[in-house]
Amino acid sequence: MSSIHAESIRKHLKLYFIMGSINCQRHPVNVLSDAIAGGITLFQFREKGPGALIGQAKLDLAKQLQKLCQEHHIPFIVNDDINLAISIGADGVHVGQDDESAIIIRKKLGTHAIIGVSAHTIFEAKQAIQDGANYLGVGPIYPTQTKPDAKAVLGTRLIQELRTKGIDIPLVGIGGITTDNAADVIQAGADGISVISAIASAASVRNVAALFNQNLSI
Ligand code: 3NM
Repeated sequence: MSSIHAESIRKHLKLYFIMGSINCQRHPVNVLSDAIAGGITLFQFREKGPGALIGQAKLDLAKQLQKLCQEHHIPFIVNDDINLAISIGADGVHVGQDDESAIIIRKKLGTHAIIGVSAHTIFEAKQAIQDGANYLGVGPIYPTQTKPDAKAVLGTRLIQELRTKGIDIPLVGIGGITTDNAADVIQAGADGISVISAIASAASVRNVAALFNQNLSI
């Protein structure tokens, strides 16, 4: 990974919005459009959980959301579904610890793909870096209702520990992040924050995304 690539990813991680149709009270295209207007810097399509779209409907929504991202120069990342990412030419994928390793995914997606890996321990973080991940998602930082199988809440401890140990890979905190606690995650050493419900469920998606941006400019 070139350092230019890493610095570009670091900037894009600032306000990383993650969403699928089940996280939205309105059409996902409208929710994403408002989030973009509010200033999100990266988007992940995470079509997962009870009632999530599958097959052609999932593919169609992915293409609609990808088009919107392309129009606004926001990289489009796919959660878990490597085949979907390949078939639509996504900018990258985000995977968990139970998915294929970044080494295998890199072979499938190529050198320019952005590969993110969820890490919950120092060991997992080091392994993901060794496997060629471009960034880490570290969480859950705070309690979250959005991921029922989330691991134990970490607080900002692991982010601080990674940075103290000199690990400088681009990384985001995830899990229960709100406009009130986002700045603490950055202060701990993260390059950005990943958010689902605080943006997707907001009464004004645009205003909350803009407020995140304002609170992150520290
Ligand atoms: N991954 P919200 S926590 C998708 O800990 C996800 O790896 C997590 O949703 C992890 O912003 C989480 O609504 C859910 O809390 C984030």
